[in-house]
Amino acid sequence: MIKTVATEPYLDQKPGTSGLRKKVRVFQQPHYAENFVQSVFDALGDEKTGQTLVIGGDGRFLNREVIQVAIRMAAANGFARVVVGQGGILSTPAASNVIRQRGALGGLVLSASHNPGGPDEDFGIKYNISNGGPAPEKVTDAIHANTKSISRWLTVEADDINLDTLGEVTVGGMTVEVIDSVADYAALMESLFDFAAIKRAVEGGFTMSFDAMSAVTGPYATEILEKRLGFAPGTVKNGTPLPDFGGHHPDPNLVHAKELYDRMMAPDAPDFGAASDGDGDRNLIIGRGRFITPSDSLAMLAANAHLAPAYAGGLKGIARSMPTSAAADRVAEKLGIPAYETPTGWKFFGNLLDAGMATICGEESAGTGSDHVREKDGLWAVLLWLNILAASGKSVDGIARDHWATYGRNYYARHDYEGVESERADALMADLRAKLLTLPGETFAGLTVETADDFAYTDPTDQSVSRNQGIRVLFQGGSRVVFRLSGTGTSGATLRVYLERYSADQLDRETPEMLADIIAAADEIAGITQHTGRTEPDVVT
Ligand code: G16
Repeated sequence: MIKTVATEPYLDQKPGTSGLRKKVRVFQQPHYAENFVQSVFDALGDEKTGQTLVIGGDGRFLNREVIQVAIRMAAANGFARVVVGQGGILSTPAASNVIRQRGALGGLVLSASHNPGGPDEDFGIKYNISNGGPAPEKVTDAIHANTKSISRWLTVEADDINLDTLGEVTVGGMTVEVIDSVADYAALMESLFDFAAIKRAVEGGFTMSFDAMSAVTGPYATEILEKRLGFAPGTVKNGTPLPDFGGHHPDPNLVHAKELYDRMMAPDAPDFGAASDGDGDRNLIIGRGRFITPSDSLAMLAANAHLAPAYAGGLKGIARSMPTSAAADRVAEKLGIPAYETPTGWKFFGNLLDAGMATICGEESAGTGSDHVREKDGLWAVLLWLNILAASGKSVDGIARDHWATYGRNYYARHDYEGVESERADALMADLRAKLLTLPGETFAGLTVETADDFAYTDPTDQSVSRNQGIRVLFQGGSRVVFRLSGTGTSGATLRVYLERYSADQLDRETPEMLADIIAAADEIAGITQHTGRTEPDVVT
């Protein structure tokens, strides 16, 4: 029996975001998660009748409860089948894969990504479409519009299902299938990479350390790295997903994965170190004594991808988000393939991948992926690195040095100012926009501005235009600073300042030293201290 529950529109979802990300306490309000799930289902119209929906999450606090609610709502809304990961677990890239393999209409991925979890932290729900990727703007706009006018949500009277037992059960006439969270994904990885070569390297003494950050990649990494590739037990650290990620911030950067970083800089470090985030789509790559920036990782993976079976035939194109360094563009140029510059957010890559225009994509925020799914994929990046290291016999440092010697080096850093009052952050951006036209020709900290603009993107596949995607200031000589506000925070505003300097011949300098002038110029141009009251960024990555 379908039950109609009256509700009121009270979600304050940021327009243009591909999901809803809020504090757990906000999600725990009556009808809150239900309002969003119903808004998604309503946006799908009649299309959903008789279709399959995939549901899974990163195991954070509230994951299981919201999955049970969503299963009952899916039954009431006409879906024929729900496929759910065992224990409610599916990493974001694994969910993308299941959606594609099962021919599902879409999927609900329950995660707040790299944000902390627990009763006082964050929760989130995002909707992915049938290609396995984040919903595009026309779908998220429809969802957002529904959240503003919703008056009822639909459910069926049914008990919670047992999420831990594999197999099929029926809920309100709909079939629910609980699947192994890891199996399909592990098989996909095995089809892309030369597992035998990596295994031989491991047998030959190659070692690694993987920090799963008590988040979703633990079971995936244990199965693939330890069981299938033969790395020693204990290679995967923090391998059990915990509802609060063990109190840690599951963001694989140098601040939150400091323990791994310190280990990799020690004289007895393993050959390779890596980490992934809350929902498994981001990655951190560190060789013994050598951290690889995500922008460099994208370029190095693209330059060496032909060493892995899946990419031996070459790449169709390389796409990067605008704030990501231009290192990947140089690789595309040398390979004679197109380079695309998109706004921040993985959804913009989906169209390029679907159209067969790009094969590898990446963002400076530690997301890298390819056309094997429609999400960024943390373990995929780790395995491509392992394949390249095994096939070339080089170290991470060796790959990096060879790469810079060929292409030059893009020194790069991102400065985040977190929890800034929204009005102050908005004022900073408004002031910047107001003076864009006057910047060219002006000199700041010894650097002369060549061009300045507010990045707009025309999607080459459907000509849709996305405006106001971040302020770009390019200096003479090729250095650059980009200013944008985060779209994923849950309290206050986060100002991100992206700093980049290219050098063809200075390949072994320290990044802070190389970026010092650009950092000073960025503050002069945007008045960061004056607007935010901060003299230092909270996080430097
Ligand atoms: C941040 C990153 C983006 C990334 C987004 C979503 O967005 O800067 O590059 O696409 O998170 O990442 P995830 O899927 O891991 O949540 P923002 O708007 O906070 O800069």
